[in-house]
Amino acid sequence: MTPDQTTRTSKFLSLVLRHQPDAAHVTLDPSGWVDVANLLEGCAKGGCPISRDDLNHVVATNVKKRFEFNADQTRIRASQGHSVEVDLAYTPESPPELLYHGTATRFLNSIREKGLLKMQRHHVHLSAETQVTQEVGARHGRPALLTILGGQMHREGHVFFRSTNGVWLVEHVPPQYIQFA
Ligand code: HQG
Repeated sequence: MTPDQTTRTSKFLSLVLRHQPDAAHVTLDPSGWVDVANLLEGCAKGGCPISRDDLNHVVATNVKKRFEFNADQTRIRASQGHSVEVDLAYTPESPPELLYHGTATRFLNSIREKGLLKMQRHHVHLSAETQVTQEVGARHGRPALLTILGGQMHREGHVFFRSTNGVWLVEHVPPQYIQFA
């Protein structure tokens, strides 16, 4: 696959497995899984044919590890980032003391007032590293990096989950836990 084909396939899979399963004529089970054979058949019908080898390639090489197979590789799901209703069945975990969130400067006033909201997704997405967060923010405008007091939030009762691909997930980050420096 060329890098362009890989990106195109990854974007289509994100659309189907996170937002719009209809686009490939499939439905997700309650935990977000779909049968691989059905998915490939549906992708072809939906105008984006994907071979099993190409699917394996995309899952294995995706930089953010967006997709995962089950143990026997007969089913696939997105590890996070859904807008459709799914229960990924992650168990609560204790986060690192500091977490990071990349956003755009134009959102800062609203974030100071309301904290971080989950918007269209099921959770606010946080990272344990600063590297990716810069890019994440740049998708929305001039990037701004926020530091989140994850440890303190956790001690004060906020529940955190970590997705299979290492994204930290939480319902809401109230403004008092955000460092804007
Ligand atoms: C902002 C990528 C105004 C928030 C990344 C963000 C991530 C507010 C935007 C994943 C706000 C939502 C998620 C408030 C939050 N007022 N704006 N009170 N609270 N926002 O795309 O975190 O490529 O839904 O800062 O790696 O940017 O999808 O969330 O700028 O993990 O795999 O509202 O997406 O992964 O944007 O990105 P998004 P995000 P994937």
